[in-house]
Amino acid sequence: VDGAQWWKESVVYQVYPKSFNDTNGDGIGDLPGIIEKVDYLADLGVDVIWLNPVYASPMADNGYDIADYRAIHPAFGTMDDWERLLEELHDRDMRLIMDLVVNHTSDEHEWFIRSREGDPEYDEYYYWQDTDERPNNWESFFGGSAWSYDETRDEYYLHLFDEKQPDLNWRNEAVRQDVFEMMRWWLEKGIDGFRMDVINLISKTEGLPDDTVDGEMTGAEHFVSGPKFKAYLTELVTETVGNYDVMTVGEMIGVDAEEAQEYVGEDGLSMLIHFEHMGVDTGDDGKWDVATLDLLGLKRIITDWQETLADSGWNCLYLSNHDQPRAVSRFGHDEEFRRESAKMLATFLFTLQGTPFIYQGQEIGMTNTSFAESSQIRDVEARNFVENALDSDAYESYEEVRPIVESRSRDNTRTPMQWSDTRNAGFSEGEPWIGVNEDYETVNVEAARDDPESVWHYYRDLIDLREALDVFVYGEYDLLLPDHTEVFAYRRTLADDELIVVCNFFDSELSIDLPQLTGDETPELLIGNYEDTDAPAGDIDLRPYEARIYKR
Ligand code: ISL
Ligand code: CA
Repeated sequence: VDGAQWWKESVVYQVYPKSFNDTNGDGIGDLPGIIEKVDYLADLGVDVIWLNPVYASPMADNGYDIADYRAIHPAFGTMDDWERLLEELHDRDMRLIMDLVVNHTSDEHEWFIRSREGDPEYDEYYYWQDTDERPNNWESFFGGSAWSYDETRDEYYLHLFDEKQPDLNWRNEAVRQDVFEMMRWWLEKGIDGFRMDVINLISKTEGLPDDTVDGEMTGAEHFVSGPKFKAYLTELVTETVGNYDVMTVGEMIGVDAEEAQEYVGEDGLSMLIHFEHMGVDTGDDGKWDVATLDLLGLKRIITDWQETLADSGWNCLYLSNHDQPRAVSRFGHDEEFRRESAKMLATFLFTLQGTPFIYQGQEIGMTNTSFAESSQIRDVEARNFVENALDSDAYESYEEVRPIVESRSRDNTRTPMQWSDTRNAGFSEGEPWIGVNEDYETVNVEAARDDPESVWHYYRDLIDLREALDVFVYGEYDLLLPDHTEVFAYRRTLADDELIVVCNFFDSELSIDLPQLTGDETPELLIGNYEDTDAPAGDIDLRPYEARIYKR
């Protein structure tokens, strides 16, 4: 196929190390724990592992606050463990991509320590302002002002995330060179790529002016895809990843498909993580404003990305990650139809054009968790939200905020991986750093592997199909039934091969009329998420969350 690339044909599996597998009983997942599960990942059939940050860090934001880019956090293990993980993966023809967090460092990084102490060499490594009050009105993604006052330097510094995550000053050539050198250091170790954290926030408008635009996060116009972002990205690619055969995934906030074309494709990144479809179940006030799923909105967004990147560029496909709720709880039904809806979502994920990303536990249909007490919340973003909500007049007690936290907190996907029905779901012999989801006795890897009808086996089957048939990877996408409010249907075509995919996103029974499924040749049913799926006829009846893939 024209434009073929290994990373287009790959399936990515995201490992959140802190919650994957703990081997020394300290309650924190570790690198030896991942090594122990490499065969598990190989059995599942995934090709690439994306590892969330494992670097030295005070863990104010679970490792997205890096204190040393070239060291492994002791709780995760040693550099030797990391080398061994890479080797074990490569031995099985699997690859490893690392998280690259260079919009900011930890305030405990040497660069920041020196910068705050006034070391001239590091003076301009961050955004410092010598003012009496916060220099502008920009807000932090985690709530509150994006500026904090530092007593040592007696100045304000910018942090778009937590106050322990000061933003690096990319205008400073020395910062860029240091970052590129660090990237080359990892590339030379033989990694297979990077996932680049909030990469389109690295350029800020000169002079750091106040934001005057209404109806968006305050400051966004001055730091989301800022004036020099494209130039920095091009420089980064030329100086580092452009010289290696690697996969590059840029996480980009506020980017639509049209803008994405500027950043992906030849001379750019392989693909990018966008957020547009993460807004199909929220109201105007953003992530904590919980709304019901707007399927027509989802169709519009997905179709736009599929069509816009069809000829140049490539899609990253995901329904969940460590910042989002569990997919089955969010877009499916995590009680009566947990199994069916988890499989339906898998069908959807694997039949769009792009590289599918599975977040750990998704392959067994893990669900959102409960937070009966606010003390069970671990995530800094959710904690700030609860604190601000209770300070405002809108909510009187935690009990009132609780449903929102349970539906949206990032902790939902950070609960321990459920391996078995034994203590702590087989994750740890000690006390896990975050509570185990109550459903682990039924939802766990061991049970799923023993049951041929499980979500796990369905993922396996989809991975096999995608590997066997090029049309899954490279086929062109066409939306069918565009106005249907409950069923998402489309066609994929490559040369003489054609796939027809139908997914019922709701718990209703309904019938659809798809001319593509009638005609002279009867299409073959490749896979469906109900055991007793009938051969197709002109009208097809769909049960709750039913999904089918036909091939012609
Ligand atoms: O999680 C979010 C939505 O609730 C976002 O605001 C999130 O912070 C954003 O998607 C950026 O995410 C990345 O950078 C953050 C880190 O906390 C996230 O875990 C990471 O994926 C700062 O490094
Ligand atoms: Ca451990």
